[in-house]
Amino acid sequence: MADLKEIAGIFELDGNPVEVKPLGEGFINDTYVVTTDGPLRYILQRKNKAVFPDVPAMMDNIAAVTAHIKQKVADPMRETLTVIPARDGKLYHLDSDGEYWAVCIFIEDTVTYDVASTPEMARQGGVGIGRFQSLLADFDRPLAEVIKGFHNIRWRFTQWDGSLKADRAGRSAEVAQEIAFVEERRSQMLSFWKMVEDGILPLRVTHNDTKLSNILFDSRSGNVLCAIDLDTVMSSTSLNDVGDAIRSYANATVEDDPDYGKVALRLDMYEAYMDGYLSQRRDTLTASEKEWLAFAPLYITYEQVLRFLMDYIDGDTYYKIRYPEHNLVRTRSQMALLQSMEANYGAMQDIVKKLLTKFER
Ligand code: GN1
Ligand code: MG
Repeated sequence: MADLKEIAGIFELDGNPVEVKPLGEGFINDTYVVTTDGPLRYILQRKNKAVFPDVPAMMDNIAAVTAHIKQKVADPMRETLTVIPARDGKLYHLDSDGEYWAVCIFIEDTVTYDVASTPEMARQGGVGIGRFQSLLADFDRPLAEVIKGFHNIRWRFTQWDGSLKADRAGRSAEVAQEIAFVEERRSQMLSFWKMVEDGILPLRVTHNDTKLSNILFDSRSGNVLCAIDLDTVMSSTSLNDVGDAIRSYANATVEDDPDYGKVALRLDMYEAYMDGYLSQRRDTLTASEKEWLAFAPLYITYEQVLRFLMDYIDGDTYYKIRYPEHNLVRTRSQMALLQSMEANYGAMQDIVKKLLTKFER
């Protein structure tokens, strides 16, 4: 393992690294906090090169998007991430083992959550992503597609069909019921994505990983400060950002709760999140986006079921797991959530309609 302090020192830090400690439990990258003898702390990340085939392009995306946001906000050091380049000017460091590293400033007096405890927190989250999308509405540079077909279910089915055929870990017979659950909904999900392919749902700059734990809250005011984990910023449908957020904010429990009876869509959280989101986006959503807004959480939760199950079938090669059945538990927990969303879909549509009327001017 590379010396973490040495790696941190390759970047343009204000001071010398004193201590490097692991942070959080990201599923993809390895994340550390760097303390220095200077005024700031930093986040050091080893980017997962199996997941992100072009880290330099990804860092270009992040730098461009954060620079754009910085021009528009009151507090540019707190309201978005600040990427710190390496001393050679690159936005990353490639070490002698072929690993990619990147650094940004640690934003102090902030907190993240895994489960939303109050509707106000959900409303704040909706404001946060609505604001992120609004700030980037006039961003007109092309963004690299950092992960091919990330929320494109047609591409996910290509991968899925390949995984089932290969059955690398010999597990597919054991998960026949879960596979059937995915197959039953295949054509419905493809027809949603077709609207993106046909331009009925427009492409916008989107975050693509809007789960609650990727939103930074100000610990003094309790308000949302900014969206972090910008690795997957790309061009996609903005509906997916809402869908992925609802998947975590409006779930009564964590996404991998093995007690499936506890999993449920909370309509109060749903309504609060949508209220916050629409307060920021009411003027910029097209009629088709409004029409399909309520469906987005079903689409993204379905995609998550497929991705967790596919990783289980592949032998756990993508997501980090904490125990051998983890991906299967994640799959079943998200299946329960999708079923709860399906049961509440009418109510979700009614809430969107009600809020759109509220925000009509
Ligand atoms: C991953 O990187 P992280 O842990 O925030 C994943 C998301 C999934 C999420 C499930 C690049 O997010 O797409 O929704 O896990 N990110 C990537 O918790 O695959
Ligand atoms: Mg994350």
